[in-house]
Amino acid sequence: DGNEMPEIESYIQENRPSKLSELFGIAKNKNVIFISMESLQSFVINNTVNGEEITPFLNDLIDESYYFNNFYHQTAQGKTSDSEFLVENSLYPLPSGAVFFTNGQNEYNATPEILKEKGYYSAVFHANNKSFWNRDVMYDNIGYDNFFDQTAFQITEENSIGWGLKDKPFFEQSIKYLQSLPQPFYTKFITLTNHYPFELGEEDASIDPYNSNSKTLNQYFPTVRYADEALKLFFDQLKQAGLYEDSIIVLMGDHYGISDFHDKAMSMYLDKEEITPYDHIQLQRVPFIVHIPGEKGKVISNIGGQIDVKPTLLSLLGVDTSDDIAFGTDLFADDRKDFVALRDGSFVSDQYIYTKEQCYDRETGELLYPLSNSVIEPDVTNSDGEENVCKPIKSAVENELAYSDKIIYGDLLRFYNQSNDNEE
Ligand code: GP9
Ligand code: MN
Repeated sequence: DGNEMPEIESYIQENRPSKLSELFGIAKNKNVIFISMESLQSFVINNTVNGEEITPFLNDLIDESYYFNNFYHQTAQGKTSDSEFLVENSLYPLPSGAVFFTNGQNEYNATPEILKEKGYYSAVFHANNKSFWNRDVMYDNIGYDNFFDQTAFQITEENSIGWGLKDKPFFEQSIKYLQSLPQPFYTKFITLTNHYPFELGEEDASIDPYNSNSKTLNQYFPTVRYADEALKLFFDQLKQAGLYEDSIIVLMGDHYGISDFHDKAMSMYLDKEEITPYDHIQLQRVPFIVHIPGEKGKVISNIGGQIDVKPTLLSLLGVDTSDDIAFGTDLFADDRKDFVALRDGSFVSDQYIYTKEQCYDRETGELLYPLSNSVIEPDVTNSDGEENVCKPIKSAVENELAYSDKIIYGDLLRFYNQSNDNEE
């Protein structure tokens, strides 16, 4: 019956930034080109392998964009679809299963629906079967006007590898569709080539693989480079098509590509003795880049996550979201909520990182309570009798995740959207 909505609503209102960000409305009525970068993690940015730059295009792009270098993915088993769910709704995906499947027909108030009211046309571009992750159902439900799926593309043996159409022909073939869309448009492009097991033909490999005991990590670098080159081509084509100046371009890594199964090779690459639980959390960072024409941008080191994309984007577009049920906050706002909740209950706060029952200093990685095995549960205090500093944040994180789950399991936005419509 939606009895829980008032409580959740007050929680969300209490945690909203008190002021709009300075960039509110800076991209009003501009087109949006959102690019979901398959398996792209932040550790490759401004980094090298065998002495070669891995992402030369992105490294340059960052110099003329807003780049968030402490931005975390918050996905679980739903992988890419979880990242999409976070981005479109600013709700958390589920602790297990894929919300795109289990709750694809719920009532939502997603970005495409909100922007439709502002006159936007919306479309997704992704060269896979439309029903993969139940996308056709979910996209239709959240208001996408068009889904350019596998059938919209010419796919041959020559232009495919691994999961399907390679990223370069994918972007190339998308341009004509993009040009034909009504403007302003809100579009999402989902890349595919940099997907496990990171296969690439010799003709497409510009850099050599890494050399370790992990074939997966070794091959990751050339496929990341390929994706970087595909982006460069896409940007050139957007310029030629006259779409670049009227569009904000947002790039985001969807989730990790290298699992902890490859920790040994990863520690060798990162030149560390081992990958600690702290390092593991830091490896969940994915690039988040916002390019706004005419804005110089800068590197922003504040913490953030995929949950924050919807409020950030809508703020840039000048859309009032004061009634929106969203757990994220505008990344450009000043007094933001000070934690990023990962789906397994681990979190990153301004000062601390909590995972696997351990509390670390975020900046230094120092384990703060090294003597106790379980510092959070049962209640353990340090030798001075002080409460574990991660504990209150842990409760706040659990509370927030539970609110989000309640909304999804109970399909609670049915009641909220209805009562809001009545008020108007
Ligand atoms: C499939 C693509 C990859 O269409 O989005 O999915 P993933 O395995 O990363 O969730
Ligand atoms: Mn993915």
